[in-house]
Amino acid sequence: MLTLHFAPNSRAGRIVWLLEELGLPYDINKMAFHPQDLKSDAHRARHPLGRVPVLDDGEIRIFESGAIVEYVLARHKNGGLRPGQDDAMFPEYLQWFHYCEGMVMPPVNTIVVQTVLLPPDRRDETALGQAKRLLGKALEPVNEALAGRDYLIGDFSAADVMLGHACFMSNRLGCVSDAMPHLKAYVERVENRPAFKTAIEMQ
Ligand SMILES: N[C@@H](CCC(=O)N[C@@H](CS)C(=O)NCC(=O)O)C(=O)O
Repeated sequence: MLTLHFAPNSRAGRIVWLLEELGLPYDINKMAFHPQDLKSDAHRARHPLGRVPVLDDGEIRIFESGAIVEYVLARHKNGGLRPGQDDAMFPEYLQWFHYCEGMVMPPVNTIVVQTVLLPPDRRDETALGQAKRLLGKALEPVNEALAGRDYLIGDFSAADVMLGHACFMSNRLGCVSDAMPHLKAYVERVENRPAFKTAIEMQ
């Protein structure tokens, strides 16, 4: 049985979304998004930095959301939601899958730290402004790629589970402007998927 170690409003939602899209059974260990749970000895034993998501599959334990997505597709769904390596869309699939943690999430992290996590007296307006500009630039190519497409590679794929979730977070932070109409429509499409709703509503 798969067990997902989860906290609300986090990247752990990507894994709930994926498991729901695939119709795979799983258990969930719900923690609070709070140091008391995430930095506890019990959770640090699962993830050295005390972060989520972490997935257990029997004796196997794995962290890093992208690695977990790839692991689930490889071991549990025989490559579902992923084009084969000879498919013409495979390179773009890989590109957008990894663009999520590589290019979009670093400025998203800074924005969350500078607007939510730090107490007001420790926030840095310069760092916040720079992260917002960086995120805007990182989202432009995603907006362009989505022109004439419903999802990142046309059909819905695990690249959407990764980058679509990051776009949803960017939009929630007010960083998807009306100048990115394809991206706006994409976020709406993602939000309307029942499996995504289940993931986001999980607390
Ligand atoms: N690159 C990692 C990032 C993991 C991560 O930073 N998770 C955040 C939640 S979105 C977390 O657990 N933060 C808690 C903390 O920093 O204390 C992944 O994709 O899994």
